[in-house]
Amino acid sequence: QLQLQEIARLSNNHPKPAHLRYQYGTAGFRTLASVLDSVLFRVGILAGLRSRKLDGKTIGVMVTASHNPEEDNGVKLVDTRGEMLEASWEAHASTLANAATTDDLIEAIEAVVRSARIDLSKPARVVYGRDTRPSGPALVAALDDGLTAVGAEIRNAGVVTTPILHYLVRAINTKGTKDAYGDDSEDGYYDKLSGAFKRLVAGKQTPSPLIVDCANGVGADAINKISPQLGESLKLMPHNTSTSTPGALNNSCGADYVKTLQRLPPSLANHLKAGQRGCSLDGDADRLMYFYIDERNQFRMLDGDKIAALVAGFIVDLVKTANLDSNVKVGVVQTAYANGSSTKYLAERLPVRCVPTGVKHLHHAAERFDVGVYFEANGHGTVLFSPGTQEILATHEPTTPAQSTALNHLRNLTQLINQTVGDAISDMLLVEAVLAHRSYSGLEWDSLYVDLPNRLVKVVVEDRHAFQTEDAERVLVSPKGLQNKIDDLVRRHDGGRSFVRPSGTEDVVRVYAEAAIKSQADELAFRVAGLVY
Ligand code: NG1
Ligand code: ZN
Repeated sequence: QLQLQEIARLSNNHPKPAHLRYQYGTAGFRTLASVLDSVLFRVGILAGLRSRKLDGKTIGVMVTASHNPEEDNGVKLVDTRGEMLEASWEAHASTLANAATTDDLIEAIEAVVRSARIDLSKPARVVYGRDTRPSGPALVAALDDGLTAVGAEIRNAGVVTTPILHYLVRAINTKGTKDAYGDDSEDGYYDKLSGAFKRLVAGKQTPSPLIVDCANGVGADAINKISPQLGESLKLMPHNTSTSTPGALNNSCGADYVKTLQRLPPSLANHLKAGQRGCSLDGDADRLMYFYIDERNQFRMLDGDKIAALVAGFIVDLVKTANLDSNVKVGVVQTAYANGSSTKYLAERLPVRCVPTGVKHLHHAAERFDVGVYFEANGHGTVLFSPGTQEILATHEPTTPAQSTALNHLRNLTQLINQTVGDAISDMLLVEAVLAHRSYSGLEWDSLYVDLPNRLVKVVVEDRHAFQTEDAERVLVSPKGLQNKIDDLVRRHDGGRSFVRPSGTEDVVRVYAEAAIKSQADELAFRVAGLVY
């Protein structure tokens, strides 16, 4: 049973700021760290309830604000298989977070227990982790209070990347079953990934060292821990590893900086030589951007779309070589932000689906394929192998040595790839493995297709909710008439494409445009922005 008095007593230590409204969005709760104390306490309570609802299976809580500035923080729940919180519970999260007083909170908790039909006699188990933000310890203390109040059994995973927390949840809940995901420890994660990587690249030529921009975040710890395990198979050269320097996190570095500004982090300027590859993680190491310096000393970016093209192409070839192409269908999932050239390249080779922005949409669409490759252009993505496909890979009997080799590569890929969520460390090893197999440098990978010049701008509007879309956000249905005007502008720009949608994470409307040449893409973006404003 719930100890309502205990909940009330602790809740009084974590009052909700009177005038704020919180919303559990695509990235969980995310805002200034200074106003998150009550939210963390209440998320602790909800995590306990969610675990009870699911028979005492372990639920995860990750405290991070990813690529956002250091003064922000956030929190999201991880469901029992390591995936994002089931959508129907997002509303419960918002309800608890917005209860004005302790009495209202108690009422809201009782309402959730009733409506979700939670059996309170079940145990509650929660594992949590946080990134390196200075606000983390205090917020975790508030979370701990919530978990204690709800009577949960607590496991503190410490400072970890977001994907490691997802890994731990899945590993804990599958322990001792036939679906065991790996040892339920941080070391278990590093062992699993590095082992699979070394098997995949065995016998391949050792690549040149890889520069890794760690965004001065938790990814630095992960890179330092996995490096020795990779040994000679891959040499990593970490940069931007100052996790305790105030203000350094995501500042002029990291995956979001690279993608948004299409520029090399200044701190890497003297380190990346012509021809050399580098990559940037974001603040919680779930996004990855690659880049290299070409022979004319130009910075070239290899984003999530390029990763999808590289990886999907490789998997399709392996499936064919293993003679499994009639039972294993590979597909790709993108959003409207995918570069038009990438969509064209991929669609000529395999099925491609476009879904609305937000990882949950991509993830769910990818689950529909036997092998579903999904990446957002910003570098968040992974590959999912359906249970049926994993069974086929495990039991298929190859009839030639070539089939056997391809099959083993596919099996190792299922181990290397973090299938719970996009994972910069896992994706980085995946890219490196494919580059080694293809004998590609950055230049050859980049040449798979040529990006269309593009421009993303944000527009502050009075009411972003006035902007409503359909067809995976590619068409505006409201305000009325606006889409026709956009279409007119698009027609007047060679190779033009543009769409407008309200952001799910910021109070802005985003305008995306691409065209055959850079000046046209810029012009189109600003003209469409002019219509929106
Ligand atoms: P919004 O703010 O809804 O555009 C942004 C990213 C998404 C996704 C979410 C969650 C762009 C254009 N949008 O969403 O891809 O990563 O944040 O973090 O990159
Ligand atoms: Zn992130």
